[in-house]
Amino acid sequence: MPNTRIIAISGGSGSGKSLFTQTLIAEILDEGLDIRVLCEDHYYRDQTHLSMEDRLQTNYDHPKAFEHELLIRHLEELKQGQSIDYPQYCFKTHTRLPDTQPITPASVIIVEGIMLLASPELLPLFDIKVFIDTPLDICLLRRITRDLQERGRSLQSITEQYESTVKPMYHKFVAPSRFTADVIVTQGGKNRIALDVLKSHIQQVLK
Ligand code: UZR
Ligand code: MG
Repeated sequence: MPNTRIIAISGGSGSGKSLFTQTLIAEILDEGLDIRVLCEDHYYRDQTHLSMEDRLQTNYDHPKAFEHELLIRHLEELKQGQSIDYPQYCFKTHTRLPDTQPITPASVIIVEGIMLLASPELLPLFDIKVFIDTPLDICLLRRITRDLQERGRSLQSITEQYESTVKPMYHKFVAPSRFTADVIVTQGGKNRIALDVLKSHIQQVLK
């Protein structure tokens, strides 16, 4: 679609990216406006060919864990007015599911994920880059609750992953990527002012 705007929302795991994005999207859709969202999580590489033991060794907090080539292709196709087959990923088996979901183009597309601003090949695609800047201890608390409830993890596996990859990779990739952002948002998904600023920008583009 000509003049498609792509907005990237990034930040650490548990920073409130998904809540921020979902709140924004729900309010925009409520007004009858058309918008799409893609999660970088859906683009985790498929690992069907690996044993479960090997899948547990993967560093999921590294930019290379994502099939960014496919995400770039999909964003370019949406910009050209073509529909895409949005991949589905299972956090319990660490594999991509056989089914995809069709997504049609729209004038505004939001992409949300941890490594979006840490991946130089993606940056030129984004019209607005947002970084959700949440202290790491708050991220960890949210992540414990979510991974226990939604991602089928034990407290021990969450702790091990946090120490071995989540924390070091946050400092290596995610935190420095905030310097590429146009907008930095504190207080995660509950920052009403930041939501309103982005919402009014999107409304202007869509109306
Ligand atoms: P969000 N992740 C997994 O735990 N398993 C997978 O198969 C794929 C990803 C985790 C990943 C990262 N890290 O921190 C988090 N680890 O998902 C990113 N360890 O997802 O941004 O939604 O929190
Ligand atoms: Mg999320």
